[in-house]
Amino acid sequence: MSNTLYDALFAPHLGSAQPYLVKPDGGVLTYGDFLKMAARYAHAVAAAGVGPGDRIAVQIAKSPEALALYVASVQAGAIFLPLNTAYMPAEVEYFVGNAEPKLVVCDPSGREALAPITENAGAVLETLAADGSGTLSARAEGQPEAFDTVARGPDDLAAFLYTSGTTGRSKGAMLTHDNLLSNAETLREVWRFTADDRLLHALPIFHTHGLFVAVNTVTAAGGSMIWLPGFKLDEVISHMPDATSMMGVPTFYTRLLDDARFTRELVAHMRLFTSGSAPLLAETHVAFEERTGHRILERYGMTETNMNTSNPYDGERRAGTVGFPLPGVELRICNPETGEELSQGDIGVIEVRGANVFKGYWRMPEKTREEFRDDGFFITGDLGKIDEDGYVHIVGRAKDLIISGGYNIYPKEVELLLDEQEGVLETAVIGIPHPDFGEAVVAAVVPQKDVSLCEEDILEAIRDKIARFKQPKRLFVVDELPRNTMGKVQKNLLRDRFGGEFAA
Ligand code: MCA
Ligand code: AMP
Repeated sequence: MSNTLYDALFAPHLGSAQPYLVKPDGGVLTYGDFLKMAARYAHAVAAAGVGPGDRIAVQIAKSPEALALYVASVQAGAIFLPLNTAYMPAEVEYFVGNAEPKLVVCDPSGREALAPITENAGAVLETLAADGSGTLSARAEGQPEAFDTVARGPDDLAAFLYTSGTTGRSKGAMLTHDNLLSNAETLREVWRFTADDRLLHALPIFHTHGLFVAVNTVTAAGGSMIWLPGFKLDEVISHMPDATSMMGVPTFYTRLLDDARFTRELVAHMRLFTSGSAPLLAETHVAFEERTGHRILERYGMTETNMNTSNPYDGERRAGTVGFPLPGVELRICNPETGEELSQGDIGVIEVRGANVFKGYWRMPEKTREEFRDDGFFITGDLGKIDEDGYVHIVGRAKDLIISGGYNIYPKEVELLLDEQEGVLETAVIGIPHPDFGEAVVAAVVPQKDVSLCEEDILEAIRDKIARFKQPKRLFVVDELPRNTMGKVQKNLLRDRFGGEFAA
């Protein structure tokens, strides 16, 4: 039976002895063996009651088995919902309540905390650890190595990825088989991935970047990946000689540049370095070229849209820009209020349309309508312009969003939590420059009358409530928040005041 994504990306490699995943210890998993493992997991998820269109929510460490579960989900016709491993149980509770998955898979260490949540939601809970052990792998063990792929068409959903919202509530972006496949094929072509490629994969696989941009693109080309559990500098440097390419967030590149072992010789053989998820400073781009002779290829995307633009493979990779719209992607710059298209060179909101763009937010028709124009363009919330040579520049964000080390943090979510803390009157959460993470989360907090607040106490009080990466790295107690005449908090003034906190 036909299944758009599985048939195009994975089925061609069934039985292949070509390497797919290279483990940190050098062990190689071939395409053929990997796909047998995925088939066993497909049987396991089907046995857990997952059918076409059902959701599988996973909060698990990166491992070959975790990737096999993604492929199993595609093959079983399910909708894959990966969750950041840093999320706390209270955050997972929202996703489970909202997405109503049939199956939730977590690390064995998280089982106790998640059991009441999944029970409440009527979901089956299984475990999968970083070493591949767990109740789900036990279910997969001994299952047949082939699975009757469930039929799914181009418009059927393959994944939900939650993205935070300006109101503080996350929205499930519904991605179809065709959204993912079309983007993978485009990227393979424009970035020239082939079966000879070996990608150094150090990104997490619960986001579009690590899962779809990296995995789907390499798989579409029949290439292999050095499958690292995360970004650890020593490991990345030691595996670099075996790689042909790497995809990273800017923090990867600034960390590499800070290390004397990262030399021109080490990467002389490399074919491609790409960067995205957050702005790559022009100075990082320049320093990287000076050190290595390579120009990082910067591209721009979003969970909702997959990749929209890319600097050229052959032409000039222009620092501080995200390149040109990808083939099949229409991009325009509009007046944020009226939606009217602006002239070349003007700054406005970036809007995109194409096969890459998602189907809307799960069970949020209103929100979906608000973020699309009538003619089908999606309003990204990023502010940009197109220069005279056609390069797209991102100059800011219309949305109140912080991007720290490639992770998105919506200030509203953090503010709502801080506001609940004892003695807190009101708060404002902002992003300020940070040498490692690009931007860091900090908060200005106004105490209630006659209350004296202590930074450490508040940070301690929220420690287990939201993911650590969303928590303020500093908290400043202030008498009042600066407001304009309309009463709106002037975050720019707070950024002016506290912005130098992490200056080198
Ligand atoms: C970890 N910490 C962070 C971050 N990561 N704080 C702020 N921002 C972060 N990104 C905190 C931890 O909570 C911990 O704090 C301390 O730093 C050390 O944690 P550790 O896990 O050791 O950090 P790390 O391994 O050094 O991680 C940093 C990292 C990682 C490698 C940059 O964040 C990362 O892999 N980022 C990539 C994100 C990504 O793939 N984004 C793509 C999504 P404490 O010690 O206080 O507990 S965007 C996307 O997909 C779109 C479509 C696109 O365009 O690509
Ligand atoms: P996410 O919601 O996690 O998919 O993050 C998407 C956001 O990341 C975009 O809307 C941009 O604000 C930002 N982003 C992604 N790539 C780039 C880039 N190359 N330069 C600047 N911002 C980027």
